[in-house]
Amino acid sequence: MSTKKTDTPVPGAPGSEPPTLEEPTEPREVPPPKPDQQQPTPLSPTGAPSADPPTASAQQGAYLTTATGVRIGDSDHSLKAGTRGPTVLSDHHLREKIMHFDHERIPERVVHARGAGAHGVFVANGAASTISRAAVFGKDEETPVFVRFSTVLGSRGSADTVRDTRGFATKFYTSEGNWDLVGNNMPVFFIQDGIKFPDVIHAGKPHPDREIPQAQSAHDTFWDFVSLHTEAQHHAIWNMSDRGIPRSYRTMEGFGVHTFRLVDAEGGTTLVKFHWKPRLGVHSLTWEEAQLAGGVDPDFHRRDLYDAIESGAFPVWDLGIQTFPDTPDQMFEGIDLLDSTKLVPEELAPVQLIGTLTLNGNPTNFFAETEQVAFHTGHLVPGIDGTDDPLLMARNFSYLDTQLTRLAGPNFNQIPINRPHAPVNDNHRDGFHQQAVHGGVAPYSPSSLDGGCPFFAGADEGAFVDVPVEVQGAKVRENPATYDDHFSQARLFWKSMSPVEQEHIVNAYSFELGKCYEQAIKERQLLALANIDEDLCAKVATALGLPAPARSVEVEEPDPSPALSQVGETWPTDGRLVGVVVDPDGDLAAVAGLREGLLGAGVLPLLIAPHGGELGEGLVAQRTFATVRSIELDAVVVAGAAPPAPDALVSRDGKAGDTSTVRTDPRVGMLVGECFRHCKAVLAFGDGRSVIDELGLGGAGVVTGDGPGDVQDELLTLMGAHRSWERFATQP
Ligand code: HDE
Repeated sequence: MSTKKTDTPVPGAPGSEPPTLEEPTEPREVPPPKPDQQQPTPLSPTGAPSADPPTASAQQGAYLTTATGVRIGDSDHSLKAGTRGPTVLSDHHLREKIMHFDHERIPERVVHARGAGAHGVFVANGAASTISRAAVFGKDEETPVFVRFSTVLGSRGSADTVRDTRGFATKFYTSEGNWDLVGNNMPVFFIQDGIKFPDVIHAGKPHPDREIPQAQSAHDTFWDFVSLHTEAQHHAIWNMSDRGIPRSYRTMEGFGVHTFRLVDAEGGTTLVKFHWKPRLGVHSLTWEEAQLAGGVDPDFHRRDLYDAIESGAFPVWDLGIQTFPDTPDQMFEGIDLLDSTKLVPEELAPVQLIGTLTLNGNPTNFFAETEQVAFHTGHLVPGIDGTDDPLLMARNFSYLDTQLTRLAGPNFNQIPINRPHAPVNDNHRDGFHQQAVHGGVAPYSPSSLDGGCPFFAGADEGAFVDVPVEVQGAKVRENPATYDDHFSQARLFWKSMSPVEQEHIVNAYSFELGKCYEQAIKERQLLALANIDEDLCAKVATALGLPAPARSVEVEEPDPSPALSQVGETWPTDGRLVGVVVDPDGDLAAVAGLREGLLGAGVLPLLIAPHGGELGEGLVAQRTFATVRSIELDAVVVAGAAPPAPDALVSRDGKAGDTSTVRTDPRVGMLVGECFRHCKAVLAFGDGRSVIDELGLGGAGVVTGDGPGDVQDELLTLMGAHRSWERFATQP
């Protein structure tokens, strides 16, 4: 008899306790949180440590109550004059319940509305402490953080895997106050001056008349703007590259984009750019996967993040800095450090690691934490300062301003997820949703009442000291001449890509421009592509059925930056997902052995069978042929050749297709075929080999063996390289 495995580490359990079949009726306290969940550190609205235990439940007691704590006996029937009504106005519970429900939604973020967050910790290695006095960079200093990843263009309910830039915003709750590093997964931005932000976002958002397309740039208004405003071309080519469709938030780099200024204890300054380097490497979806995921699992990235944390595969990034002398011109090797459409190649300024971020806790409540978190580029701490990058300056205005509408008033820093872990004595008073009960009578300065408190700190007492940066020149609406170069770094990026990455870029431009309606916009964007690269332009022009124009702007030939390519190395496989196709009547002992081996290697095997539930040998199916889709797997192992299941009928599951000519369930063939097409590792052992033979698969990354021991090591090696791109040829 089979024994059900209770230790199946498959993440996704909705609660900390499995439910009973019957509706529970015995009153009891709220269940404990799930072990993977964390919540904001209990602090008072002004940062005082709280004696409250960090319970996961704001809700208290075993009984349903009103918002004012009065126990309720019935929440299913409104109070009526007789069973047939009418409902009476004195039903306060009805009115309160509906009133609160009516106001559950707040305005979504105007950009970056779709996101997912996690708690974590940042541990500094001390390397930055020589150039910054910030406590967060002190050796072995541990700082709690909350990170929110996001897409830019889509609404709150849009799909995760659209082609877009990703936000990577980190709130460090440092001992000196909150520091927010509000970055993206691409090191450059569309515009050089923040005054253009409404323009680029209006162009990228759905057309105002029909409100389509949602969450994507493949439409006329976006390419209209980008082709006219050519400073956007560098960011646009990043979007068209594989960076625009990340495999996971865990496999994205992060960038502060702007140049920042670090300040040491003596007031000495260094210009820096921040980089987050994912330990798992930088990996992407294929375009077909991204599109499939949009329908099959629109929550693909948030699910991946939560599941990884729940299963103990904590995502880790190293924080690094590129450093530049703080010269009056704020240039480095001819690159203007205040121009956010430019990056500094790592080959010119290596990234020095200064600490490590580990995400180890899922939020307890999405709204309270991920939705209400309020980042701000102006949230800086002593030792970390901004620069005069005109994009950053506009952001410093915008983030404070936007929270007023989104979070309905000026007290958003008192919301639990935003509370600093440092004492707050700010003389701000009142306002909507004031949480603090301020004492005293003198919230002004200077004062002698209240003992003159609060006092001004000097640098020795940890005050934020503004760097006395020289400013000069006439007040003008003009850019410096260095901002005129719009193509050399787009070309640098293109030249730094491997052949397969270049093919993906060609395909992305061809798709996006192919979705535009207006010929003039396509032609205008081809003019820009001609200035990036002749070959790129020619291939896209062929796809569009248009002539390729000639270059109109000469650019200096850049040295490629190999660090910009994301292929060619091997990386850890922690938390990667392997689909194991099982025949319940096949060799289950071998499947159990493989499963144990993969779990031991930190990889998550998902057993895929003709039906759900127990399979025998203590194995439980996590997916069925009907529920699985290749996009959620990093590799597939065919461990058996199950005959067509009872639901392998087109009338039950359109994916089944024709079952008359195959011995194995045709959905297995589709699953394996997709994995093969997407260059994932495809392995088979035992009877499973017949599936590979039937499909006629072979070549790079296709491995077969007698038993699991013959494929497991190869599986890990292949997944470490992410994909077997060499399986298919690229165009010469
Ligand atoms: Fe943002 N951006 N942004 N942005 N941004 C917002 O602030 C804005 C820019 C970024 O997870 C908004 O709280 C302007 C660059 C992230 O909550 C808003 C400009 C970079 C997030 C805003 C920029 C970013 C935002 C919307 C041009 C990368 C999500 C809601 C000057 C370095 C943060 C909010 C989160 C969010 C304005 C340009 C990153 C409207 C005006 C460059 C990751 O204030």
